[in-house]
Amino acid sequence: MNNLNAADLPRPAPRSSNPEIMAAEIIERLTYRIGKDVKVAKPHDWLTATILVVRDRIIDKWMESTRKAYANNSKRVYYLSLEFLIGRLMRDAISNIGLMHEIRDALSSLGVDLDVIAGLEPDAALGNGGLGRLAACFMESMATVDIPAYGYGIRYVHGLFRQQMADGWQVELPETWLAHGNPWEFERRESSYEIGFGGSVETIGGYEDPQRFVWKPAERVIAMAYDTPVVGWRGTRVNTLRLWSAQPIDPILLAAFNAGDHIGALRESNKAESLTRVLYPADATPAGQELRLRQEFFFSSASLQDILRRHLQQYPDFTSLPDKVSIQLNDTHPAISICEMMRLLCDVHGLEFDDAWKITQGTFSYTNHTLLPEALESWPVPLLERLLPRHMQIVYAINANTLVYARKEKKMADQQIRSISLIDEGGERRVRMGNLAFIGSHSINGVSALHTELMKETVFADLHGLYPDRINNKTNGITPRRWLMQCNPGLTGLVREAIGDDFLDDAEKLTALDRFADDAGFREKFAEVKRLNKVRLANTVAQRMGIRVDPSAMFDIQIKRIHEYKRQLLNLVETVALYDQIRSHPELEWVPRVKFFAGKAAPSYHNAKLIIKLANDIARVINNDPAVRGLLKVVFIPNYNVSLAEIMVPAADLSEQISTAGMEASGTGNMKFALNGALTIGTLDGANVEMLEHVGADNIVIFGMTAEEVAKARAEGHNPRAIIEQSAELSQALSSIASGVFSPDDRSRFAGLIDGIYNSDWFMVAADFDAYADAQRKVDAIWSDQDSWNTKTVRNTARMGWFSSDRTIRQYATEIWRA
Ligand code: 7GP
Repeated sequence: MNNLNAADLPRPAPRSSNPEIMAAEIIERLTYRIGKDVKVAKPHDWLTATILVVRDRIIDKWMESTRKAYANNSKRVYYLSLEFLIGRLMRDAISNIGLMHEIRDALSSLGVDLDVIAGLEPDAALGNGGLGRLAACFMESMATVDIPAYGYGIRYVHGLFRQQMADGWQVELPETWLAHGNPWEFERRESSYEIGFGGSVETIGGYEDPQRFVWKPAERVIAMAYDTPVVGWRGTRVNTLRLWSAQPIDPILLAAFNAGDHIGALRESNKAESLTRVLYPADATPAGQELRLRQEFFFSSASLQDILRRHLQQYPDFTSLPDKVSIQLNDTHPAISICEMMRLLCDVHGLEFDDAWKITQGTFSYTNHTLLPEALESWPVPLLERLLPRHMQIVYAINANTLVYARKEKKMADQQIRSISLIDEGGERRVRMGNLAFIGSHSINGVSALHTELMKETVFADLHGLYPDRINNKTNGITPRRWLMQCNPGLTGLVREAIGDDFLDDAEKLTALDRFADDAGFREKFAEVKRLNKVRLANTVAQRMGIRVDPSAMFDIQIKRIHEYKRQLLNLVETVALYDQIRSHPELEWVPRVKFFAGKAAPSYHNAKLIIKLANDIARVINNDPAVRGLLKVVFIPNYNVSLAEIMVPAADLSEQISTAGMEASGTGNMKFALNGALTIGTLDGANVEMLEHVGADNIVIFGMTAEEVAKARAEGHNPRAIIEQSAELSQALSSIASGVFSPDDRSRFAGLIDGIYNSDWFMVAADFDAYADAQRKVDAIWSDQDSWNTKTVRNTARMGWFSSDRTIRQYATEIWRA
């Protein structure tokens, strides 16, 4: 390697932060990179030119970061995730390199408005929800706290579907984030790997005592890398997000083409490319299909080949792998990596099984994101055997070692053996990916204190008994750059005025704001910032939906994936009850509220889609009823995504975090709202429990059953019918929904949904209803004393700094990665 460093060479254009020079650079990119004249440039061209200028400013740091990691023999962290919900990147990058004012000025000298072109950047939706967004926050935090890290994932051509409403029903449309190209990424043709599927395994060195196994795949595709730089706060470090795209080995079968079979000639090529075409839209439910397993193996194999190649470039062999490499599995989607690592080490690099196993376990760690039993991935044995025959052999070998150890050393009984086995034998035999991830890793972490304890008691109880040192907690966090500084510049400015800039580098310094909660003048300014954010949301809703909402009403917001356990239905039933109450008691002083909902449902999730329709049906009736005009409105905003969240989060007065206790692993939306000065109404679930500890019981409204109570009610059986009969409000709300008050065009539309509450109430909607309604009236009472409300909201912002993903990442780094 030579020592030439581009940064040391003379450059044609100085990387100045002078707006005039940057304006010239933008024009230079427009002219020479995009080939457009200033006179005919479209807003998209300006966007691309600006991104290219920003990207160039990041590249020197990027190379420096890579060189530094190499020179210092630093440990590298690899975050393997099938989802990275990164959203828009330009504002993030500009703000992190500290050039917001300069670029704004440069553009405006060219007659271009930064906000307008920023709004054109596609929202990269390469994820479904919490798990994918967490990966994006982690990428930014790893760069910020200076950890050499790579994110590995898939470059889906179509990210999460676009949600449209047709008569209140969700309709899914394809999303095309790459339509205008992607100026952030670098195509790396040289970083390509072959990925195999199917075929057979040959043994070399005798059938009885084989020395080596060789997998002969029947199909092959190429994985090609696309790199996106991820810049940390103040440009400290730039890491790489490497996304794999599938390419055919032969772009066209010319022989077939020449023989007239034009479609057949492209069949292979289409098949290869379809591998990375779409993101499965399932959230907290397994996608289940063969194509999904192919995606999982494809990106796992490409990533591991890349990791091992990079290691061998720097070190003589793999004994140092656990000291120099940490691979974090983001849920079980990349769990097949464990078998692929074993295959590469043993079959390709010639290591002994036991040595390879030590290295593998020392290198991998696994994060679990859900306890929902239906969400735990498993694959039918025959499918794995057909698609990945060598990996299936390795599964059996790992399983044999583990079960023998459990039986002989730990004296485990049949029932425990059944539960720790990699093979689920209840019914069709399936490989349990959670058990594989657990057994192949030295660390298994949950994402909130409660969730981690429940992991030990439920899904992984027996594996925890076998390996009691492995489970640990890493409570989730959010990046304060995107979720405070960028999405809420008004609040950021106000906080800087009050306590200075320290919190920008260390979110926990926000505690200095606490004393301002008692300062009436400050509270007023804080409330004024909130009001302006609400006006912005009101304008968005007016523009997009033609609905007018009053920014002086309480903005009550529930935004997240639609799922029964998240209980949008509880919120809707309470909305109907409130509607009834307001109409029955018009003489009372009701707090004006706007209830906002947004979120996508998995296309195959029937009840979730019905809940969206219910929200829209209820909205139509309530919003057209003069009896509640000015007091209650319901708005379901279509196509929830990161960019919409960036508008809604700063505008919330009340944050709805009302999942059935024990079911939301952590939640991260809860953190975003509280940081931006919303009050939370929530259950003792996920990270809400720790938020309560941090903000204090006076500053959060907690209600409902505990996880323990839910488990007990489910085990012993509870009687929802009796509960419903005892609550007049609840009975009335349920029967009006069930009887078609909100669906006159199809009176039985919601009968089944409501029957579920009467008959089993698995999600404790009836069981928690009264507590929830009481909590809502408590919220009204606090709101009616605006001084008290604002004191609490300031305290929320002041006390939420601990939930920065910088803190989370530091904990991963010291306790798991030792990086
Ligand atoms: C989510 C959890 O539902 C949420 O509570 C948590 O905050 C988030 O992960 C980040 O840890 N899980 C998923 O998004 C998901 O798809 C299935 O889980 C694997």
